[in-house]
Amino acid sequence: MRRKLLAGLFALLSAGICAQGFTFPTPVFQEYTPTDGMSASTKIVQGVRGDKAVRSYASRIPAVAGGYLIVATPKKIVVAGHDADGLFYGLKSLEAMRGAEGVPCGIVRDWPAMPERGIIEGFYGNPYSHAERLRLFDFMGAQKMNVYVYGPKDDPYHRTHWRVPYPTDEAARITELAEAARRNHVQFVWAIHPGLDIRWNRSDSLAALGKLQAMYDIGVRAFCVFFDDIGGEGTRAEKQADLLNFLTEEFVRKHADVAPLMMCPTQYNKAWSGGDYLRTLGTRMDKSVRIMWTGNTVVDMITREDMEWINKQIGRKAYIWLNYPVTDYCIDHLLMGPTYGNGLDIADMVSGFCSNPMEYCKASKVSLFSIADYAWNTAAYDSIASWERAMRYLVPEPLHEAFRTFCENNVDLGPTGHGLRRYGESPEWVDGEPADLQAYFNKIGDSARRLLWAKDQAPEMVGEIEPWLKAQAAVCVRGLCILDMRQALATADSVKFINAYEQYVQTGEIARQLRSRDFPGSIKTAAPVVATLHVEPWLRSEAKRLEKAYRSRFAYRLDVFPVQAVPDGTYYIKANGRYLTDLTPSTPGARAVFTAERDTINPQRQEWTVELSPATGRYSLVCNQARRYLNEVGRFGTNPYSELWNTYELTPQPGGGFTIRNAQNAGTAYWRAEPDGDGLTFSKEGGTVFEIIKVE
Ligand code: LOG
Repeated sequence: MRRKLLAGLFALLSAGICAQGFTFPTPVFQEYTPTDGMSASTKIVQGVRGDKAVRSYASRIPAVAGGYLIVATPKKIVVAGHDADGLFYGLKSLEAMRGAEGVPCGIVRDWPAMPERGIIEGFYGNPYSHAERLRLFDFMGAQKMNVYVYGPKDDPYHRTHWRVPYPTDEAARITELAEAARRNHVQFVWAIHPGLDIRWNRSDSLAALGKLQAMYDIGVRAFCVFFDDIGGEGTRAEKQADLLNFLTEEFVRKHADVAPLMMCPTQYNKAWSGGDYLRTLGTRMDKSVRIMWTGNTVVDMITREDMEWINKQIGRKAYIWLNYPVTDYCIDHLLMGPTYGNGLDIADMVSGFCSNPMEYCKASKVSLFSIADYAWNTAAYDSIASWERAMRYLVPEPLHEAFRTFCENNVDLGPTGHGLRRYGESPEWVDGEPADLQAYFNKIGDSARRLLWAKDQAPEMVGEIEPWLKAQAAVCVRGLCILDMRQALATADSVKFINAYEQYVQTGEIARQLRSRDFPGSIKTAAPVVATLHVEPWLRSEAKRLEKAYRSRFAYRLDVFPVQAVPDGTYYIKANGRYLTDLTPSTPGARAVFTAERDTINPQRQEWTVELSPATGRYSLVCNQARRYLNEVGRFGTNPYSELWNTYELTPQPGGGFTIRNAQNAGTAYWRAEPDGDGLTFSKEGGTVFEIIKVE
């Protein structure tokens, strides 16, 4: 009987979860043979292949970089690494296996499926703080990730001022980062992004070399060169290859301790490839240089077929830059759902696999945890099991359930120019019985409030997701209002209906004012949305449906309903065939300008959130790039937003389109767009007819 029980326990253990509630760091070890009993032994014998202490175990140590063996018996525990990384990972696994009663007896043989596994801080927006990076490296060590690529788009010394060395204080922080990464067996790769203005001459080759040397001098030992998101001269394949070859010859080969270079090409995904760019890189560039790749599109999951295609083009194994869970192009969303869609059969076809995360470092760890699982044991990866373990690891009991509810309701990213969608959001929501809906809304409300109240128990996580938790609490209140409106309609109670309707509207208003990252100097500000796949559209359509039903039966307080020429939503604003755009999102007070082309890299620069303000009955126009409102002189406002100043009349015109007019405190001038002017002008007389086109 006892044996049977133990066997059951070990079956559970090999699935990754133990009855005592501890969690293995990897879902499934490559090989795991449990034996009876627990080892409470404090005698830990450890070493790497060749060490005397572990000599008798040598034949059983997996002969793979990063591989290790654990033999746990009641008397002693042996941890033997193939190399120093392997020993480190073995000890990490042991730590994670240890419960209150010790370590389950058995033999673990484990090794990574992919040689390089990690994170690329490569997003637009607020870079991670120093403290966040230090914590990230500890997390990476525990999850057996071994590469961190430093490439935040908005670090000037990485991109716009790539020739300039870091000031002393920032250099000291990089030194500290490189050391902290090393302690966690993480390769700290510093990336340079010279493509915006590089000239293909000796002086700029030396400038790049000099910058790498300066980074070497402060402790960096691995480097990457980015050519993504550029145009013009910088995009030439043969010149890029020549620069990488020059740096390989003159820098990498002249230092014994520098890793082979990595590079991100300009054509870094299939949709953006053409001509002989990739083949030129493949043939001309030194074979030691690893080439990054995001897949068939900018934001894509990777399959074996995709790998076959790209590897053939570049004559080597591509290094995956996965643009997930990055949200710099859909900043109002958090991506907290399962990480699924990458092939389980591609481990032998990649030279590495890195994830570009959200600018929310802690929240990103839900997905990063799974990416670590995936890259370590690709064939056995189970996205749901890994996701469950990630959530429990990051926010344990007693807050786990509340956090899980939050994650479940923040999965999809909505329609974006990049096309990725994530399914399975809000699984407990069904448009069914009122009691079920009520239970759902109460659950998301209660869990959001529970986390908000317990901020001091999980300050990092709650600190980041707080605005989304508040938005989730607002969805709860609005949902309950909708249920009240339904009931009021059924009992013909117009007073109750109007009260519920007004509370619904006011709660929505308050939620719309929520902001994330609105600190001074913030590069991007988000207006959090949650449960946008099923629940939010349902709320809006129910509110409209109920309003219509109410109007057809009652005359009481019809004034509370808005008259709306443009439904709330995301729009392009066009005049003379050109798009109104936020081209300079980090310049305070910059003008909104008209540009001829659709911006496919930063589509949100041309996407405007147009919303009727119940307070003024006019519309606010907010550009999604940096959540900046447009002020009465056609600039992005630097003063606090005021509805009286900064909402506009949109008046439909007989032939289609709208005039836009400042109103009330901001005067009554019409907006004009001169055919050859790049910004807005104003006139009391009459305005341009703008096209206001829904973003699909
Ligand atoms: C950028 C990246 C950005 C990501 C998602 C690459 C190689 N470059 O479209 O910095 O975070 O997409 O918006 C990119 O992916 N450009």
